[in-house]
Amino acid sequence: KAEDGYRLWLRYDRVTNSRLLESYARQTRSIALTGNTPTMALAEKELLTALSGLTGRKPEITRQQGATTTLLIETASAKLSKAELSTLGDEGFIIKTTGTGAGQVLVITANTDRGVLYGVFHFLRLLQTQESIASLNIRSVPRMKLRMLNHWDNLDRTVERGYAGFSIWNWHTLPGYIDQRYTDYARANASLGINGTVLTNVNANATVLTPPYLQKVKALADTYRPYGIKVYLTARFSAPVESGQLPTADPLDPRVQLWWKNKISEIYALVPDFGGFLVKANSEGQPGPQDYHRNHAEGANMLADAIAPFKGIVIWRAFVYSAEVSDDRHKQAYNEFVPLDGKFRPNVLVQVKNGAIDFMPREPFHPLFGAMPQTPLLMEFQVTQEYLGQGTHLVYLAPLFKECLDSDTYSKGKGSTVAKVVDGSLQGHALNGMAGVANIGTDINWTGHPFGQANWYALGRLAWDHQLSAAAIAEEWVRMSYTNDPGFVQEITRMMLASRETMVQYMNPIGLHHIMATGHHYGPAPWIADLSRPEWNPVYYHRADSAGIGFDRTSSGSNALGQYHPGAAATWADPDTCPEEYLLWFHHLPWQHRMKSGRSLWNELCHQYNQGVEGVARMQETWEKAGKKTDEQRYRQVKMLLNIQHQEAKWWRDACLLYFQTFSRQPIPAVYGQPEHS
Ligand code: GCW
Repeated sequence: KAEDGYRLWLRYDRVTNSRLLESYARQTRSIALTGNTPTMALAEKELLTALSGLTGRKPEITRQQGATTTLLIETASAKLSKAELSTLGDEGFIIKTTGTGAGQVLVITANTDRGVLYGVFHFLRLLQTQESIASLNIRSVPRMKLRMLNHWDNLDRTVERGYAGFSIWNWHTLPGYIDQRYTDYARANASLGINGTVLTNVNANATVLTPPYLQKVKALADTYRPYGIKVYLTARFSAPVESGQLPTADPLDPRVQLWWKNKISEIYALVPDFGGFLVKANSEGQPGPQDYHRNHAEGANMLADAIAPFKGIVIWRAFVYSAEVSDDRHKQAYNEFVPLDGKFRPNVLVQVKNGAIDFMPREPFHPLFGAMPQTPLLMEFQVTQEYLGQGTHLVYLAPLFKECLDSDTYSKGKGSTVAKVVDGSLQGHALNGMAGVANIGTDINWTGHPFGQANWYALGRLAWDHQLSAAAIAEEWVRMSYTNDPGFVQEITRMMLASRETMVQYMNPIGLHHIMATGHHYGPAPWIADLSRPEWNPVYYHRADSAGIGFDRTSSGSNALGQYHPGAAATWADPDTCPEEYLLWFHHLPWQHRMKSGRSLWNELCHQYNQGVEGVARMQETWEKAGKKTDEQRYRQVKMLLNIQHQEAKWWRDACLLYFQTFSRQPIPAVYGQPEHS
C-alpha cells in the first residue's frame, strides 16, 4: 500500500473497539450541517470521508436539523447561549451534548465557519483516538493567534534544510494546476489549527514578488482560504533594486516606500486576505536596512506602514549575527534588538528562534524572550531536523518545544514563562504566535522519516495549546497514525518521549553545541577550526583544551549570561547549581570536574555518549517488538532508519570521544564501551 505514509494522522481506519464503534455510529447517524460556504463544504467532505472510514457507514448529512438529527454542525448555533459563544473568538469552538433522551443532540459550533471546521477535526480526533463521546462538553480556544509554518522552499523547488524531497509547490504548473497534495496539505494543517503558511525561503530572492509568480501565489491562497490558512511571503529587502526599478532599497527613501506600497497593493488585489511578510535582513549575507545605515526597526516599519492599510503584518526575524561583530554570537541578536524595543509599529512581530545559537539539540531559551516587553515576539521552532539527524534520525521534538516554552524568563517575576511571552498574555500583546520551519516535501510520506510527521503534528498542536504535554501529543499522534492497540501506544509513545534525550546524549551531551560538520550540519566534526568566520568553527563552541572543555559565558567569559534576568541566570552562573544539561554551554570546566553522578567530567562525557548509543539500541528493540503491529511498509522503513541511526550514534560517540581525548589525555573507561574504531 503506497499510501501508508501519505495519509498522515488522518487515516480514519475502522474503529476496533466494538462498543465505541456502535456509539460513534449512533451519534453520527444523522448529521445536520447548516450553511454551504466553501469551509462548511470542506467540513462536510471531511466528515464523510472520516466517518465512512471510522465507522464503515456513510452518514446521512442534511442541511437542516430535523427530528432525528444526532449531530448538529453549525456556525453560531442557537443551541448555545450568546454568552457561551462570546468567549470563543474567531477560531475557538464548542462540542457539546445538548438535550436528553430522544432529544439529545451533539452540537459542534463556533462563531465562524473556520471555528466549526476546527471543531469537526477535533471531534474526529476523539473518534480516532477512541475517546468516549457519550457526554461531551468541550470548549477550545487557541492560545495563540498566529500558528504558522515557515517553508524554506525555493522557487526551483529545492528546500533549504529540507530532507523530504523537493518543495511541494510546483511553481511550473501553477496557477493552472492544483495538485491534490496542496489540498491535503491544507487539510492536515487545518486539522491542527495551523492558520498561516510562508511559502518561500527566508533566503529566497525577490522573484516571487513578480507578477507571474503572484498569480501562482493567488492560486495557492485561493486553495488554502477555505481551510482558514493565510498565505505569507518572504520579502527580500533588496527587491526594489532586484526588480531593476530602483537604485536603492533604503527604507527612508520615498521612492522605496512607494515601490513597496505599489507592490503591496498589487498583492492585495490578487490575494485580499494576504497575511504579510516574513523578513530575514542583515543576517548571513542577506540585504537589509543596515546596508543603508538604518536599523532593523526602520526597515521593518517601512514595510509595516505600507502594509498596514490592508491589515497585513510584518514578521521580522531576530536571527542575526555578523562577521564584523567579534563578541559571542550568543549575544548578538539581543544586543541589536533590545535597544529597539518600543520602536516597532504595532503590526510588526519579531520572530525569535527558541535558542540564541541555532536550533541545537539543546539550548537554553533565547535571552530575547522577556527582554522586549513592548514588542510581540513570535516563537520560531525548527521542525525540520537540520542539526538533529535530519531525515534519518527518529527524534520526537515536542519535549524540546515544551522545554523552551516552559522555561521561566522571570521577566515579570517567577512564572513568566516563554510560553506566556509568546502567547502575548505576559505583556498583553493581541498579536502573538508560533512558527515552525517545516519538514514537508514531495516524499510520499511528506516528511521523509515516518516519525517526522509527529513533529509537524506537535508544532501545530502546541501552537493551538501550549499546555498540552509532549506525552499527550505523542499518544494522540500514535493512535491516529498507527493503531489504538494499548501495548503499541504505550511502547511507541515511550520510545518517542525518550528519543530527544537520546539524541542529545550521542550528539551534544552536557551542554555541548554546534559541533556538527560545517555546511550540511549532519555528522560530527568538533575538530573543524579553519573556517574564515570564527563562529562557524565548532572549536569556537566547545573550546576544549588540555585544561578542560566548555564555553565560559559567565562574567569571567563572554557574559552572555548577563543578558538573562537574574532569576533565570542565577542557577546557571554557578557550575555547582547549573543543571548539567547546560553545564558546558555556560562553563569551561576542568576534565576532572566532579559531576553529580560522582564521575569526572571526562568520564561523564564518555558515559553520556555511550548512553546515547544504547538509547538508540533500545529504540530498535522497541520497534522490533511493537513495530510488527503496524503495516509492513512503515515497519521496514523505520527499522532501516533506526539501523542507520544506531550506526551514526556510534559514529558521533567515537568521533567526539577520540577527538576530545586528544585534550583530556585520559582513557575511555572500558565499562562505557570502547570506541569501535580505536
Ligand atoms: O539554521 C541556519 C541554517 C540556514 C538558515 C538560517 C536561518 C534559512 O543553517 O540554512 O537559512 O539558519 O535561519 O536564517
